[in-house]
Amino acid sequence: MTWLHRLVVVVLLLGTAAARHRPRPHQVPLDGGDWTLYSEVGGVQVAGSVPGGVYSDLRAAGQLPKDLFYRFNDEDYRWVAKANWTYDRSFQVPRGVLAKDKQVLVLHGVDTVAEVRLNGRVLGTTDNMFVRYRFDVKGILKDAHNRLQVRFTSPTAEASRRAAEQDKQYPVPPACPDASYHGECGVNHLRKMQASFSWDWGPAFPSMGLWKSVHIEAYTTAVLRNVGFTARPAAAATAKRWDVAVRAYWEVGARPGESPPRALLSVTLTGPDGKVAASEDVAATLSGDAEGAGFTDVALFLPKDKVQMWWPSGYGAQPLYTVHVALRAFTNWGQSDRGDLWDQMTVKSGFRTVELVQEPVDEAHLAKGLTYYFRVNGVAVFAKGSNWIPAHVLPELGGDPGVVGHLLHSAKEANMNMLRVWGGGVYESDLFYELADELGIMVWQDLMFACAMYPVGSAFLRSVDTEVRQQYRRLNRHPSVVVWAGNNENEAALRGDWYHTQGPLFEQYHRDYVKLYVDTARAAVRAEGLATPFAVSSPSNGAQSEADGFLAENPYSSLYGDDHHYDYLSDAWNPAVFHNTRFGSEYGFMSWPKRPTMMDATDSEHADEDLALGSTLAASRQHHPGGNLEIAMQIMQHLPLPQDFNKSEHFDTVAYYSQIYQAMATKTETEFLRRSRNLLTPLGEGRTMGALYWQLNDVWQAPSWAGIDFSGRWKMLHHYAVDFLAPLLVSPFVNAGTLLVDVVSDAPRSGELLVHTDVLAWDSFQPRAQSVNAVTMKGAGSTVRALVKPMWAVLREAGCPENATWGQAWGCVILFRLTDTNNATLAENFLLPFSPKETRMPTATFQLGRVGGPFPGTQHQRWDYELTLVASSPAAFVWLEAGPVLGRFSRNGFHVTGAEGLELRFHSDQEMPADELLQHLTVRALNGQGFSRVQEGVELLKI
Ligand code: BMA
Repeated sequence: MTWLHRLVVVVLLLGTAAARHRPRPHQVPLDGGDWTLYSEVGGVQVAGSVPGGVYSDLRAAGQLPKDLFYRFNDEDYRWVAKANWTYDRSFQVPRGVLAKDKQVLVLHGVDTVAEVRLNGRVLGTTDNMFVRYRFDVKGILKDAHNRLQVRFTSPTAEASRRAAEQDKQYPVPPACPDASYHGECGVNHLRKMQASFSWDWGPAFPSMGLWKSVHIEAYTTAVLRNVGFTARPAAAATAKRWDVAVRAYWEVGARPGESPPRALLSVTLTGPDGKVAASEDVAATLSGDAEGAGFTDVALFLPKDKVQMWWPSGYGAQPLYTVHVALRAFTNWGQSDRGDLWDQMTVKSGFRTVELVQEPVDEAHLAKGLTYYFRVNGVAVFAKGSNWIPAHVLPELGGDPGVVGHLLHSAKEANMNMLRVWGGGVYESDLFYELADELGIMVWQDLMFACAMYPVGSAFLRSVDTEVRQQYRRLNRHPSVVVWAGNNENEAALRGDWYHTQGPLFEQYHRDYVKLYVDTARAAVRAEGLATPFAVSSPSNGAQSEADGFLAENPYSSLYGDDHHYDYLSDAWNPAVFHNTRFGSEYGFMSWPKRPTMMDATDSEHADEDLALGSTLAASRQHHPGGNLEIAMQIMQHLPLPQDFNKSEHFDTVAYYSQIYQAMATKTETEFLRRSRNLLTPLGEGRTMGALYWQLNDVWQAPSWAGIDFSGRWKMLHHYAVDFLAPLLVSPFVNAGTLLVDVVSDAPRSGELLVHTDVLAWDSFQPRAQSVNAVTMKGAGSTVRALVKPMWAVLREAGCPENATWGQAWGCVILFRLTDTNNATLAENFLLPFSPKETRMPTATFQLGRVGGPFPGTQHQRWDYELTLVASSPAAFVWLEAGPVLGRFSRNGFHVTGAEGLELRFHSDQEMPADELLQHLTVRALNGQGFSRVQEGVELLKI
């Protein structure tokens, strides 16, 4: 760089810092409430909004009189989806717009099948809600009295029409979801959120609407569309620098026949410390494709020792860099007079490397399979977390900052470092990925295909190609996005004949599968950039599936790839029932939300009728075939389910027990997976490096696998996840009558640690036996066995019953505490030698003292309240609730095992006097008794 050039960069930087937050000058927004929504049939006409959708607007206008999720409204409001709807508005454009060469209508998200008209002229049609549509409106746009109409076709009608059309060649199943879904048919024929026609955890609200922004773009030469960012350490081992490619995606307005414009692209990279880390100017000729779109790469180089690396949560910090791109007219290269600023964008990104490592677990025996794990910045990372479903069944509400923020912060607070954005939802909002970057939560990004075969007509494939490229360009700069995956369970479905695809058409379906996910989706990702791993399906055998023509003999193989594992019949508190896998990307158990959340689905008039496992509402909320029976059967394995559990007086008990079962089962399976990270059996099983349970969140108040319910309340599972996903885990388990205790460390930890084992009977806080075992940790990723002892010996030494006590002697619980050599607690755990239903426990009485607050929040919620809980004797699965107040306790579902008061916090966004909170607090415990809504056997005293 010449000194002059350097000066130019400084001047430019000063300018861009000030300009960063200015609105993009070429956009005329058409968002807001100035729209009208009407249906051709029935004459309904209401105010419409953008971003928005028909259900939201009809509800806001009172046409849908009660909440969408009130009782049976999912079915009662289905008429909405059967009609065609039009969004209509008039607008004027500011002076100057019509003088621009390029005038484009941009619709960032159209859900889904629609015709777009401006001033009576059909601009075109849409049929993919994941695609941004642009229509040239030059010559149609006027300065005043413009009328924009977007006419939506009923998605259910269109899905049926397309399915029938496809059937003329061959069917592309499933024709319809299971009857228990109360859903709609044929969603696989539409590029629409697949769960909007119902799922086994969600209602059908087949939405329509402009779910993202709409605007006119008017410019003369060119605009920026996206900014990509790829950073790699320079290939040569000796090179001490990072190579960065900032990819500026632009669109040009030049008319055919005109020579492409010359531009100056100026890129500035600002470090987390606010100082400029690198900058570069590049002159480019913007010759785009047929649509006028193209990109320019701007290369930057950073010295290695200056780069601050982005790490997954638990492995290091998440420093983010600011990337600013300015697009200007090219005038005099190297001169101080810069051309006109056409456009500029500012985004954030980070430095990290990621590999999906698939190497032989045993070089000498290749048949033992391949590893399947993520290596980030050269470090093997155990992926811990859950699966993300949309935050709302209506796509326009799924990006709500409060909800997305609560869920992602909750994930982080439960020690998660990865979320899988599951393929039946949507590509999430920018905010979702920005937060994931900030919090260090890695994202496994499915493409939006789930549990179905899909058509492969040329128009469909073209649309998928556009969808994948647009989404990749929008999202791939996020350091959190570590893998793209083609689909959810479609390899397993095809191989497992879920949709009756065996028979003469099997090869056709197989060819279609490869055409869609490999030749189209993966090819699109690869054409865009190679930096991020791509998995064709989940579950799959990874490289081995590929070698098997992308259709493994057994996509659930324990020796390859990832695994989805569901088993509702076995005793999931016993780790012996679980399968080994390289990477558990789905497993889980259902539970019911508690009453405060379920009350949002009913009202006090109907609560008794509705809140019962045997009610019509419970049947209509339970979409998983046989799900309520499975929940009851699982509870029965370990907990004293009342005989007439279907009745309303037992709803609270069933919900509470179901959450205990779910928390314990998921804890047992996750700890099993974590203990297996260094396991390698003679068959080659083990080397597990992922535990993502199904599912993080919910879309309505219903029984599901979620750990956080639709109101945002943490179920017992999410509280348990804090411990079972913690970087250091002390994990006891019983195998064939032997107690084994492992210490698992994700975090770098070397040296001596102590495992303290206390055996307690439920009648006294005084331990009956205590022992300490030392272990030596060997750095990050180590698993060390701390104890191996016959269970009978452990129990006999403590004078505990060696068999189920069934109401005879008091049963025992074994407590484990991991400390450093200074007795600082690092992790805790427990083991129940027998099922609680077989264990005699005295009834504990609780006292609650010193409710204080509100104080400034110590978690992501704004306020904290302090409280002390004291129990008269040990208490199992103690559950605190704050009634209608939204928030969560610092711990919940725990056992009280000490006489000293337990200091707890309640984290909430609601501010109120502590006394008012106290009015709402309830506590219950298992304690060998069934409990009713009035909490038999538990006293809540104010002291
Ligand atoms: C898997 C998921 C989801 C489903 C879940 C629970 O099949 O991919 O499709 O909701 O299990 O059944």
